[in-house]
Amino acid sequence: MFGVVLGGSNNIFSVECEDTVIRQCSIKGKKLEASKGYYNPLAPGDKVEIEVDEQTDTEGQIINLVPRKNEFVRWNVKGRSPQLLAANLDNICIVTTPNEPPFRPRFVDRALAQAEYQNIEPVIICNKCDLQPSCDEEDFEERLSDWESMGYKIIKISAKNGEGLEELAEFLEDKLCALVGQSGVGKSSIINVLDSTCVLKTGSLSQKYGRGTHTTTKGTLLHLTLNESLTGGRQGAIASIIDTPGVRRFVLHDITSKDLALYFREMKNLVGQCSFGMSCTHTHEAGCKILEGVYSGVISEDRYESWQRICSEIDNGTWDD
Ligand SMILES: Nc1nc2c(ncn2[C@@H]2O[C@H](COP(=O)(O)OP(=O)(O)O)[C@@H](O)[C@H]2O)c(=O)[nH]1
Ligand SMILES: [Mg+2]
Repeated sequence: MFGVVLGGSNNIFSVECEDTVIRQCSIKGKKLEASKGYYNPLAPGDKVEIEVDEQTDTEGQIINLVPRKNEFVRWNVKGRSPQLLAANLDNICIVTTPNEPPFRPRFVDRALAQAEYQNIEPVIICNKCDLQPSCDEEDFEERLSDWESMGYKIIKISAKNGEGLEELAEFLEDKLCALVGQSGVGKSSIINVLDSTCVLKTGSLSQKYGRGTHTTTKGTLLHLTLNESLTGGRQGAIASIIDTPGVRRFVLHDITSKDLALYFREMKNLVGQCSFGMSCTHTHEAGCKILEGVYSGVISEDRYESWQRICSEIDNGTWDD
């Protein structure tokens, strides 16, 4: 019997089987071959083959992992290993906010690079559009329009006042997408307002740090029935969403500083075109196409600075929020 992993801990996973029964499953025998070296062996969205426990019918054992179409991973600093956040996605939804928590464009740039590396089309969901940006309004809008001009879709919403939710519902319909963002940006709130039968726990911002508390500790795949008010009255529209664990930092996995420009969409095609070819460090060389792009305004200074900062984070192994 085949099924999809909805969530679970390292030992027991909820698997939604072909016969629609959700079974609690452990992994049979030794570790799954494809999961060696990972912090967690399976992620929401994984397709697995299970042996149903004949006595209970509500339990089973996972015997195989169906090869993943794609996987979204981050480096787990504490666990010192890559952590699978989700598998088999149509899109990654990077959730950010103008404020509460403060606008963190570098978080978005890192998640964009990881999504590019893993070949999963990212979209940027800017939640809490009812709030004033934590930075200069102009700088905030400029950052968003930079991403947009690179071809990233941006959906501005407010889970609080309902702005933009129809557009979001339309985008998510009939897909499997993962929500990735710092704790407190409103991932669980977004799910609750898309499907009002969902009542996920949402966190209040910690006063002291202006950060969200880690309400969601494990990723979960949810099948949403989109509210009719968001689909022009159509009933039964569905969207599958993975609410990923609250992360404070998004640390890249498996990308070297030398390769990072390949995963910055506006720099990718310039890599290798510099006078010094592949040995160009894009920091000072004459005839560097990336620097020329920055000077001529084709590449935004913010993104170039982000690229520099992330390069040094990779090299030094220290990461900002
Ligand atoms: N002002 C405002 N607050 C929001 C919005 N969406 C969520 N929040 C609040 O932000 C806090 C964190 O939300 P939560 O969904 O738990 O964030 P998560 O950690 O990303 O899942 C909660 O207090 C929500 O009520 C919004 O669009 N506007
Ligand atoms: Mg949450």
